[in-house]
Amino acid sequence: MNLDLNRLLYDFDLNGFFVVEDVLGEALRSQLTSAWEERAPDVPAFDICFGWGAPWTNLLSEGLFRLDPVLTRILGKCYKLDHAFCVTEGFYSSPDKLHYQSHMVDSGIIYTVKKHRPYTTLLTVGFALLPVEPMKGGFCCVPGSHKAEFECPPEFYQTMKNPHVRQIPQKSGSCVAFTEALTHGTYPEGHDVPRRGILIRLTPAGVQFRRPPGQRPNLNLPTIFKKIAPTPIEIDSLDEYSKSILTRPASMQNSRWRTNLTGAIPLAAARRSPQFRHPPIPVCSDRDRAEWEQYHLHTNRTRD
Ligand SMILES: O=C(O)CCC(=O)C(=O)O
Ligand SMILES: [Fe+2]
Repeated sequence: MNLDLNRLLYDFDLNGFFVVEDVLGEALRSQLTSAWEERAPDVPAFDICFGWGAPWTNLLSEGLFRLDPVLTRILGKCYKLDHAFCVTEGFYSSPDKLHYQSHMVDSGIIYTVKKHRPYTTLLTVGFALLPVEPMKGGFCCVPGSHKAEFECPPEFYQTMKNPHVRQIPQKSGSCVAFTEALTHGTYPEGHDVPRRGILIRLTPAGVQFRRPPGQRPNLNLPTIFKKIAPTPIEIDSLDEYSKSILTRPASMQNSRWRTNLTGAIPLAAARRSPQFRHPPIPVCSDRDRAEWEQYHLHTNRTRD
């Protein structure tokens, strides 16, 4: 694995994404593949609960951890894991369309550069357990669009017949890390080949993307996602790195534990913590629901 920071940061700022090869070793890939088949053999996508233990936790301690030097340069030292999920060839992030663009302040999705550092509020690290061949499914984007200063014309949200779109092939074990401020999506051709992608979403300290199930119904869980009963995490079984990215508070000021990981930390246990101050629990409003429908990318559409 080559973690040339200057090169990765240059790529990230220029294109909105970077690729690192050989992050997940063969043994870990094969453990994850077996665990995946056992857990959810027939669904296009499902959320990962880190209470399932190894190898899911090894994905963090032996996989994501290897990217820590570049992740801290983009997300700061206190970055957190917001949520993570698995996708197959049946998954579409948005049907036949790309989504998102630069400066989505209302959705909390921002990319900027200050004092020679790139910042983003939501970074996705997409690991490939199986290779993604050229022009066969996987991640695609409009490179550089995370910095666009003009509204994206509707025709450039098309995935096909869009001269700006680039599909990103991946070797197995590699990752493509991208800011969600990039106009991006799932490449719609080549879904006849299997895909085994793991998408981990990270935020800097103080930012939370998925709303915690403790606060309101988790509408961010699309219906194609298999609903799997959460398993509480044995916090003490985690290594320091995994523990820190899974349990860091969304706000350093008023809560000790985050509660937005499905089953990560039972709310009651979190409430017993002396520093814990939870805001009143809002009920999901129609406005929230409409907002979700408008902005959230995942749909329940699967390929015929
Ligand atoms: O890799 C893909 O299919 C697209 C994923 C995506 O849109 C995302 O993670 O935000
Ligand atoms: Fe996306």
